[in-house]
Amino acid sequence: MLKTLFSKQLLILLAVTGLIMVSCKTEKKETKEEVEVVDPETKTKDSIAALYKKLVDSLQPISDPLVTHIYTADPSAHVFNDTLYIYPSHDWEAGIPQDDLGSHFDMKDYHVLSLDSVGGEVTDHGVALDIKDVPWAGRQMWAPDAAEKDGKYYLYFPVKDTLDIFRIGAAVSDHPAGPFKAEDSYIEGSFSMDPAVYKDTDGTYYMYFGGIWGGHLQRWATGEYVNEDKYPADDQPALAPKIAKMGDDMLSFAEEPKDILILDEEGKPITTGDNQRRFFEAAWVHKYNNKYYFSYSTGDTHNIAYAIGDNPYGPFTYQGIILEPVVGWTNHHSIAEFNGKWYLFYHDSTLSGGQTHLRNVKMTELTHKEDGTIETINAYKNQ
Ligand code: FUB
Repeated sequence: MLKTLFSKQLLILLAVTGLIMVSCKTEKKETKEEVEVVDPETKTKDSIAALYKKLVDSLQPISDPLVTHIYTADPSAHVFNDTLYIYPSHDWEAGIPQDDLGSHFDMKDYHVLSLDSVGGEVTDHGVALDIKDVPWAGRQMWAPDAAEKDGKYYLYFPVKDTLDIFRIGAAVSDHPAGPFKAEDSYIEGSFSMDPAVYKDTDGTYYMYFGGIWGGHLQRWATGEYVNEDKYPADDQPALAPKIAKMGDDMLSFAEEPKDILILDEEGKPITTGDNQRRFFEAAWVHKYNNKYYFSYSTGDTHNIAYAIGDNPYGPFTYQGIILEPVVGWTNHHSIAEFNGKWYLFYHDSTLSGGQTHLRNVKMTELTHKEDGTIETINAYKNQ
């Protein structure tokens, strides 16, 4: 529904753009002085931005931002020692123009948030890891995750190395909120971005990762990094997210990363051309009633979708949408159980009036229906 709304909004915006351009042209004819003081292009952009902000402000979100003193995104939630910890990206205004590779997401540190109860006070524990303390890092600290093993806490984070290639790093702490100490190099064999570490009920840990476009997964088709974007043809299976079992030290992979297969209702792999359902980024896994739920963002179609399987490696069969598109281009989530209820953690850009690179994390209850499917969530009441 929101997609429809945004299509309508886009039409309105285009219509408004047209009107403004006509009115700018009219102004040009008036006096020479006016042509000099009013830059039509700036005026057009300003008017569109104001209209967009008005449309964003008119939405009625189902949840408020968890914190408003900083911009946060990509929330990965875990319960450690009865406390809910959220590991988000830390958005800020780096002043970098927007492009399809996500250069405008130029984050440089992580903060950890925590809550003792839903609706209770949210604590920001300050800087948990700074890019300047990661010896191998170049730029862009993207969506992180965390795990606990034997009383140690591990922060996993994607960042471009000094060759400008996304890798996944690990950093260790004695406390869930850090500060974390980064390893000297990235996890050997890691590539691309958006790590999510799932601890299975038998105590085995797996990392899911990968993301196309700015996440570079399309540059690893040969198993080596190739500085060229190559996607399978539209009728071929889409690029697959990856899984690797974690080593006992939690700082290495215990195996070569493997492909995760997402199948349609006929058991056929979802194809590249099926961008309403194919994997884009933001992998997450949770287990419910002994089934594995693999959820992810469809990226350029802006949904959080999910698929169900019988083991951590899949294959997973596509089921539907968990979260419809939100304000801002990206959609990225996590799912966790806290005090007997399930929650969806997500972000949108309402706090910044719709700026894609300035997001805020939120949470809302998530419902598994009796048949095991998940109730679709719309993040806005009036849509
Ligand atoms: O926050 C930067 C990137 O945007 C994340 O890694 C993606 O999942 C998208 O949310």
